[in-house]
Amino acid sequence: MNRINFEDALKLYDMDFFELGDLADKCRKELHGNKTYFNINRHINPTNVCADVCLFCAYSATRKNPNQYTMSHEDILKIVEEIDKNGAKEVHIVSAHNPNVTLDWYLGIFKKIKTQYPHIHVKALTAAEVDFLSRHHKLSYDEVLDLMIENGVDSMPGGGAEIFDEKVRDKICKGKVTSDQWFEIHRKWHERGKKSNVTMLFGHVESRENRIDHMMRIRELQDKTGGFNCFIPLVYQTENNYLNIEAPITANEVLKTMAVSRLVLDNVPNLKAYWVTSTVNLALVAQEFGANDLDGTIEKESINSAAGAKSANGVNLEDFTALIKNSGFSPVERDSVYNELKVW
Ligand code: V47
Repeated sequence: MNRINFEDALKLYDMDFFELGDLADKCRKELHGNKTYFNINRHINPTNVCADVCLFCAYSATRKNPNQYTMSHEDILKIVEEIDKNGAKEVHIVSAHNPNVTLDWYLGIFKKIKTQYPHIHVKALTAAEVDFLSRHHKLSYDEVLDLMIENGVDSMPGGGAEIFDEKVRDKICKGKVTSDQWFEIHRKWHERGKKSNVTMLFGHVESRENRIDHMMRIRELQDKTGGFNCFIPLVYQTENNYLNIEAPITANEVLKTMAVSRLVLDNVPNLKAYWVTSTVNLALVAQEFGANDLDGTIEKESINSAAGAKSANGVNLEDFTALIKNSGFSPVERDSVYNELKVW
């Protein structure tokens, strides 16, 4: 298929809903057949004290949420000990931008996990956190990225991308990592032979044009580095934050956006329907609109659940795999960089 340009990508939204779904499904089947990937993972969010001011965020403790916390390394290691027993293969560690703790507090988390559990994949620090650590501790991006690798970070999650259009960014998260900086950090990470993901927060003040522009910018870097494993459209959650969006995006628009992204991002292998923000039910339907990955069991999650997502306690592995099977797909457990581990 020819590469889709901006105008044609926008027109995809006006296609018949099911015809668009079929196009994306054909593309998904060519890449992954009937397989739906997931992993057994645990999200850990070690601190919610934040120096930044994203209006969409309900997790940060500095504004609407009065309950500040910063976990000790011992508490984090207790969690990892527990999940290791339960078969988890990845910890996904994302925090707020805490100016009151040292760089060693951040890096020590990874170092201690990697030393005691070398078989567990550490996916940690969004580009927004890398930018914060670089500014706060007066280090270059290269220095922060090298320290991450030295201390045991294996891959980077895709958070902090939000919407790359600068005007929208100014409205929703002025003052944090810019789009250019976000891409610079991921480019440098890929140049070190490492993989990362990329997200898009949608369903708030952005337009369809902004979403396509977001995808085009990702496609451009991916052509150069090939370092993105997965694209993750995150459905904006409306509660407890300062954006004041009254009407959540419709399921129809979510599925269309999934399908459009599958077709536009022809060089990104995986499309994740992140059940945390879409609901499990819609994530299952998204399997027919281009999505081939449902993230993981998660066990506990604090960022999206603070804004209303029903994800605080993860999903049960048996229920999860049964749902994937009952919706007509083959649940395949993967590791963090998409090697297949087990067909369930
Ligand atoms: O960057 C914050 C988003 C992200 C809200 O890489 C919100 O595999 C919805 O990036 N409504 C963090 N979303 C989560 C994230 C992620 C999740 C799962 C997998 C991966 C991966 C990455 O959560 C933030 C921000 O974009 N977020 N507030 C909200 N109200």
